[in-house]
Amino acid sequence: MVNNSNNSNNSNSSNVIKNDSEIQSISKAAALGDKCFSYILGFIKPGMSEKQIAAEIERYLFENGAERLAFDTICVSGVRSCLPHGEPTEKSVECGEFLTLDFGAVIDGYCGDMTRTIAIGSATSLMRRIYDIVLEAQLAAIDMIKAGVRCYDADKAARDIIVNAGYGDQFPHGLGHGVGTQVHEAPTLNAKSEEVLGKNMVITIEPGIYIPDCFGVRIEDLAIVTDFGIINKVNSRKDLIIL
Ligand SMILES: [Mn+2]
Repeated sequence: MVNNSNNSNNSNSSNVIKNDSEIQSISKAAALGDKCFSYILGFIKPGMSEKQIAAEIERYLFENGAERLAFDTICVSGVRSCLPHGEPTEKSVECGEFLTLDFGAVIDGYCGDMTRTIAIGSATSLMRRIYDIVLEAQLAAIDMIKAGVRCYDADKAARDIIVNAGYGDQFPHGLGHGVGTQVHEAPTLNAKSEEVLGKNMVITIEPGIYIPDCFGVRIEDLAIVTDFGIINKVNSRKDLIIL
């Protein structure tokens, strides 16, 4: 998740259609994200602060080949997980809370970007329900995205599930964005975007539900668009993890 205010029109953005070498670099960045997520699951303990966990994510990324961060790591827990762009604070992560991690490394000049939301210790039935809706929405978009699909239709595939579940107002951002040398490039996947997805575009797929004063859930993968579907470069598990 990154602010929409940044650089879709940035002259440093890469071409919307990525070549093989660009795709290879993005794939490496995504693979490092998977490794980092797996590592951090073994690191997180209740009582650690959001800042402590974010710092460990960043340390791991740098130690394992990141040239820089694609963006400032988002690490938000409990009620703060309802902030799509929340910065990590000294708040400690406690049992019964959601923790959302959104991070990415830059490798060979290209960005990774992934998000997972996990539960600490336990999850209420509402937490499980919201998680399942977001996951179902994300999988619905993944299932239908391929070259030739309009961005607003991709967004709609996920959004319809969230709207029909009664949480449309709690999905305040678009489905995703292009990724390249910048973490936020064309195309834009949202309810208004008439852009058409093309082969070898690299996009995020990241629906979320944020319930004010309660919690939020977002699940984000990074994928290559093909003529037949997508190649998902993020392979971290998406069933609800309860640490
Ligand atoms: Mn993103």
